[in-house]
Amino acid sequence: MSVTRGDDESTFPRFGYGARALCLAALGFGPYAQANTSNGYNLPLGVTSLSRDIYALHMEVFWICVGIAVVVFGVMIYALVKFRHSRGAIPDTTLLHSTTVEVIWTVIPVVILVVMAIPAAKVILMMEDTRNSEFSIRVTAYQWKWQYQYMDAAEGIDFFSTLARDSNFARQLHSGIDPTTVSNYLLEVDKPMVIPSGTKVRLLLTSQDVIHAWWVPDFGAKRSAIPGFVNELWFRVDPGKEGIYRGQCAALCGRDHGFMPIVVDVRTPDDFKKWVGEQKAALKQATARDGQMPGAAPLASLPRDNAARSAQVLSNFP
Ligand SMILES: [Cu+2]
Repeated sequence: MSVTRGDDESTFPRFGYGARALCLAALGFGPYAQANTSNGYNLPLGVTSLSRDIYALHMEVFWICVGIAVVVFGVMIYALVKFRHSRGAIPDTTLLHSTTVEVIWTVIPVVILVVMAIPAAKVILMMEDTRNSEFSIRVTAYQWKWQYQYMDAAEGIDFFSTLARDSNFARQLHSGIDPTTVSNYLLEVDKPMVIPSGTKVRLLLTSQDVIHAWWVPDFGAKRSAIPGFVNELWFRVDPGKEGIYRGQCAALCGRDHGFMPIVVDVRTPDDFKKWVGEQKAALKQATARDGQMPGAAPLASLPRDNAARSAQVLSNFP
């Protein structure tokens, strides 16, 4: 299983685009399945310990279900064939109640449920454990974009991430642009979230309007962004798995719900540090430049809240 870097690398080399799209659409995956570690038929194995644990749990439960299906359908089909009417089978009308059978068909499912619940509880507890995170990003969802405000060592970096322009043009009704010609159609943004690999990253999720959900399948990460609440989410991308990972808003959040993708650019800690340095230098430059412009306030002095920020900027104009 390889990490696709989000370009047009295909995980289905033997099929044409049409057959592949049909296949994936039938399975409910859409164009999305090409841009992650999924083969289009199953959950992606992902690039974090969490995503692998989720995958293992999913497969464990899947095989238990297969086992149950084999046993139940096996007994059923055997009985249907062996005791069929044409072979002179006579129904046993005396067997009306059996305590033994009732106890068996209660105890066996309970045991199966407990066997499934123990590893499930372990994974859920791990998903919730945001302790000892190495740095945090505040994620605010809007109709229909994401705001990433870095904290800790990258404090001050603050930007919006919106659908890339070529996807946005192609998606318009009667745009005349064939979406298959747009690379990473609807899965590309203007400015991706950048994070370091091998680092426990915590996201603090909230929303400014309706309920959204931040979801990157390769990280095993999905959580709702709810107005008035702050939800936590964490992941640590394995070192050596640097690259571009894609996701989408996973809550039906309004008209343009399908047009707020998520792109995460995972870099080595050194490259990440370099990126933070560049961003901070650009911020400093912008602050100095804006400070000289008549009537404009330096960026850093503006309120962090978006509405208040817009109000203050607009108040500088007659
Ligand atoms: Cu949304």
